Amino acid sequence: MTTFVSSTDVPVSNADPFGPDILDNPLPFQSELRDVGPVVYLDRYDVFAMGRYEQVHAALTDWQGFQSAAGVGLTNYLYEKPWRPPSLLLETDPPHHDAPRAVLSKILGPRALSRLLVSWLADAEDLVDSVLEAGTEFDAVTELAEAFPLRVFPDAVGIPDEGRDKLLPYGDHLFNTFGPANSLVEKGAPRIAEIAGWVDAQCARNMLSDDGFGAQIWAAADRGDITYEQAPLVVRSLLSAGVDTTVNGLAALLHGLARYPEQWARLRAAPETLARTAFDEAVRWESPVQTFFRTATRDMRVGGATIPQGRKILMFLGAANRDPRRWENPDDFDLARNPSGHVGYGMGIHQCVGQHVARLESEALLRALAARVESIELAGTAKRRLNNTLRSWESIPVEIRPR
Ligand code: OVM
Repeated sequence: MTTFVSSTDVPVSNADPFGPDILDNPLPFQSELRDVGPVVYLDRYDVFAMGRYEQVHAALTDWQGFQSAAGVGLTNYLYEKPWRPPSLLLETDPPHHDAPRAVLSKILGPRALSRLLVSWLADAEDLVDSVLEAGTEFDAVTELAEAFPLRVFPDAVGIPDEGRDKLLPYGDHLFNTFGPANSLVEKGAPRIAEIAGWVDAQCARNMLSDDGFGAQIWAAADRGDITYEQAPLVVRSLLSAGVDTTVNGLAALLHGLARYPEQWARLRAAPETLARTAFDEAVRWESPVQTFFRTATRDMRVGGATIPQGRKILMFLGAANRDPRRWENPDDFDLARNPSGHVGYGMGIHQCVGQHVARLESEALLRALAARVESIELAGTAKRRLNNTLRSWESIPVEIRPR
């Protein structure tokens, strides 16, 4: 990273954080980004960036100063047209954000979800049993990290079976569109009209089962908690944010456990208590959502630098989650640490509303695995899938020894 101090007192970098090299291994760049200063200017994209925990955390909790309503991708909705109608959760701020957020928080809250644990545990046991029956070597991404969320989450939302294979490609493209219009976005472009059309169609009331999250969102419109116009877009948020994120969180977790056998042993010894922390440590360690942008609502002073009004700032959640100023041995995947305070789910009013769903999925899968699997080890080279926003795995070959 070549840097110099410009007239605005902000170090400049011409690195491309969305280029294949940094996407493939973002850690060296993120380390430099943190060390260069609390705010860095990325001249390729004409945006600012933050990589240190302190400033990322502070900016995320200051929605008045760092808005989401101009979009959380590179596209600035103040000047450019969004590729799809903006999310009522992700791409809004108070007061518009409040009602959809309150409705979803309740539907996805820990109390509401408790009814799902028993059936999700049974699903996880069934899935793990059939994977193990088929053999002791398999791809942990397709067979577990993708298979389990796809088995339980679309049913919990209440969408029909037909077309569910579009959920992962939709998420992959959506998360690419938060970055620049590079080859990753081009790759998804040919199919996106068809795929997004299908996703939008699933959000209609008559497509949804009568007891799922989707139906509960429409019931909130009946009560007047949100409008009927808002309901389908809130359902769309579940289908947008609820699959790829969890899949990559689980993939990170399984990769961590396979790569560090002592952590698997630790989990095996106390699955009831560690299954929940394990997922959060994986989210801290890998940060499945690596980055989101915010937009300065006025000239913002950060660490001696000024970010002018209306400008985009790239928040490196992944860099903050490995900032040695905040974490001891940040690069270690360590189930003994307390990962709380990580910004992998964001922080503040936009913090992941689905995190209890993701944790529950992880808890069910880990408990089923811990009860059936003695050891899990890497059995080949794990392959990354590059994405402008997600830290993603294409495949993680593993070999397990059953109990
Ligand atoms: C949404 C949405 C989409 C992608 C990610 C996300 C991580 C939310 O449509 O609301 O949060």
